[in-house]
Amino acid sequence: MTLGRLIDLPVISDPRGDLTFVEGGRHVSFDIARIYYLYNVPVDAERGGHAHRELSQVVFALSGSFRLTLDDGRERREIWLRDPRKGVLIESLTWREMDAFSQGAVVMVLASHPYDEADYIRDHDAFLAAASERGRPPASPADGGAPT
Ligand code: T46
Repeated sequence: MTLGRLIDLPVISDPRGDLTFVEGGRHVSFDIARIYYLYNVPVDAERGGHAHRELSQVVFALSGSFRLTLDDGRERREIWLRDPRKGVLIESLTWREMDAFSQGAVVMVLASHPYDEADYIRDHDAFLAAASERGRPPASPADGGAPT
């Protein structure tokens, strides 16, 4: 898994301006179940600060810019988003933080599932435990674990 894989969207440009589109299952790997956007964000706001158990998302800066910091429990990566044609895939069990918003920044998020508060992990230690649990190979019968 690549932490924060970049997604390049097509652009169709003509004298009237640029048009970019995104199709679920084609440009993003999942069917899009929800779209939400952040706007009127104060430049000193800090958003995120959580991970998701199952949800995958792709995040775009439709306007302006912001910093996205990702952490999968092993690696940490900072990505600046400022191009509406470039999104970042945030897979499940990835801690995310967003800050350094420019004035008037608009963030669009494509999500694989409807909103579900039970899917959030808002405690960093609980996130590290869940990420380490997922990374662990399944117990084999020789180790006394359940047969697979
Ligand atoms: C994420 C980052 C990038 C809803 O009722 N429905 C929704 O679809 C969403 C996204 C949020 N909410 C409620 C839950 C909270 O009461 O809106 C409130 C603010 O949400 P939150 O504090 O989670 O917002 P952010 O910007 O910190 O995080 C959001 C997403 O929740 C999260 O999944 O990855 O944007």
